[in-house]
Amino acid sequence: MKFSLPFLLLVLLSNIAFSQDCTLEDASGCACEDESDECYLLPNIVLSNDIMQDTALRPEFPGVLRISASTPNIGHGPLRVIPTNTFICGTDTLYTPIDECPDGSFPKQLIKQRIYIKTGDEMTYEERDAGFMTYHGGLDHSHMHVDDWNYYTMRIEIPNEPNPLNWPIIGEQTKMGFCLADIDNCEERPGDCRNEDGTILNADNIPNFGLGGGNYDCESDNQGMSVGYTDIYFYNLDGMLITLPNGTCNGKYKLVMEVDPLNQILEENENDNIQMVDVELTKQTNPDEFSGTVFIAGAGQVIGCDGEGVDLSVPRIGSKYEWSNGETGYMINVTEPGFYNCVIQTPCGEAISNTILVTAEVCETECIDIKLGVYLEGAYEPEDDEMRTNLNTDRKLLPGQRPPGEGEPVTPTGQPYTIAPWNYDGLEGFDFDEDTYAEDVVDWVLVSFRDSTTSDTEIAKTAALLLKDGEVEFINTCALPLELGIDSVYIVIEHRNHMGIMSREHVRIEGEALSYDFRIQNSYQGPSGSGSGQVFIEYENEDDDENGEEGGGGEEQAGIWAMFAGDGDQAADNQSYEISGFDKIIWFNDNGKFNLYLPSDYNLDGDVSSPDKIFWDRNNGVSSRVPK
Ligand SMILES: [Ca+2]
Ligand SMILES: [Ca+2]
Ligand SMILES: [Ca+2]
Ligand SMILES: [Ca+2]
Ligand SMILES: [Zn+2]
Repeated sequence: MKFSLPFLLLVLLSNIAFSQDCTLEDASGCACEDESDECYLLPNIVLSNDIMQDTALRPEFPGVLRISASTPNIGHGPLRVIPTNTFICGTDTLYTPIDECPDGSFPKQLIKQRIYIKTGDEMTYEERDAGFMTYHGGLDHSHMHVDDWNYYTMRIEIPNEPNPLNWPIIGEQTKMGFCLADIDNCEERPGDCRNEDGTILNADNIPNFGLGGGNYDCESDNQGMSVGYTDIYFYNLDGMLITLPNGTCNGKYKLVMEVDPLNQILEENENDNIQMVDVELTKQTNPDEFSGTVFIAGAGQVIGCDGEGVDLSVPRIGSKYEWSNGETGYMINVTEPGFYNCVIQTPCGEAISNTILVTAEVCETECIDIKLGVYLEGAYEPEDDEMRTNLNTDRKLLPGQRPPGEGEPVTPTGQPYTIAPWNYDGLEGFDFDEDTYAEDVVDWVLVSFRDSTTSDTEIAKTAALLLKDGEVEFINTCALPLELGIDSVYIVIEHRNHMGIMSREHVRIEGEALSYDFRIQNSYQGPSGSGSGQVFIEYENEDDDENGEEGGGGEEQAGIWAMFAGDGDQAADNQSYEISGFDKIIWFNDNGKFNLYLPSDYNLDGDVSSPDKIFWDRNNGVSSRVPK
């Protein structure tokens, strides 16, 4: 068909007459999302799933997956960010332009989002705070980045969890800033821009296409994204990657990207900002080469006195992390000294970490000065008025010591109350060896302090050394810090094969000192006084010898008090401590074993033999009222 010239002219003229402009100066031709005549022309930022799908744009290497991201604006208005004169250095805010913070770092510069408003033909705008931009150096960038523009993670999909942001993360999460620019547009890159249904968007079906001008660039005062334009950062740019730790298992993961993760930009649709694709890793660890061993990062650190603790981490390669202290993150903060390890569930199977020791500085706290005296029956020798030290001095059987003779095993190191029923995991003595113990050390005792008589009121507990004269030597010299503000306590002393004891009364702390002597008085016998506290052992001094041990009628007995020997099985003691048939069984089973650190060695001479049974025979039926 042929048109006549006048007809064509008419068509052209009418087009010109009816086409209205949609620019930042003239809103007459701009469409509102709700098709009204007055509206905020908001941007809507999305992520291109097509680019994420493209394996050529996300090459994998051992230890790293490089990634590309395109963030089109498919809303009705441009995204425009305007720098302000508000700068942040650390916690300080400055209101004059600076290039550098006093400490040499780059300042954060507050930015505003400019939102255009159509009121009929008229275009105006409002501005609102929209986060920060920061200078990024390097050959790839050297410009201001809008902070936290994108968030990239590799994740293990959890089928029952609809929100991918709750899935476990593999490797290092990446928060990437962009300079916001009109790098390309939806017309030139079909597929980069799609709506939620997957429909390809271009100049024909994006209302207000080009609004903003299509000329935003990386200059800090000209950043933005016009309608229908996209900003693209390709995989070769610095920062466009996810680091995959050693031990990451080959296999299927989800690459999850989120644009505007902190929701600093106001958009038409805030719910279309996440995209994800399947990624099959092939250049990491093969399942059949997986060692199952990982190493804790952060070993060798010492907990300081600032209360901040130290951070430990294992490679982020799993869906589940179980630390020995019950924590469940791949990175944990540790404020207690002790041994730590972690078990990881990975797609290749279970991985177990090495075990590391975290120690703590001795911090200057003001502490209560504690002086305690106590004897152990069986070890106490009346003729010398002191306890034997055989376990330590000639047998070398205390924890950490090696008995003389070839091939004798070292007694496991550390205070002996880590096992049931005490389950006390203190580190006292963990670094002791045969030379650490002074000559007058008898054995370890477990000392605790209670606010009331019952164990649920326990304030503090510590393992300590018992010396032959009955004095207790504390390894932890700050068992009771002054800052606890305690004015009196019940004192409990336990021994691994002697019946535990408690002070008869609430002992007052006076002049920042706590002092109690179990040697010169009987211990707690319960509210009705019916329990066995300690055994009374008479002195055997030479003057009395000829008169016999009973002493003269009516004379005051002279002697010392000691913890009852023979309670080698305390796991069987429920309410309180008692010496019963269970304590005979363990002696019976061990009888004839020599040179060992055993609970059945009731007289602490290093052998399990008939002299030990004498104490059991004598004390069988003795029971305490100290609540366990
Ligand atoms: Ca959006
Ligand atoms: Ca947003
Ligand atoms: Ca017992
Ligand atoms: Ca013995
Ligand atoms: Zn950049």
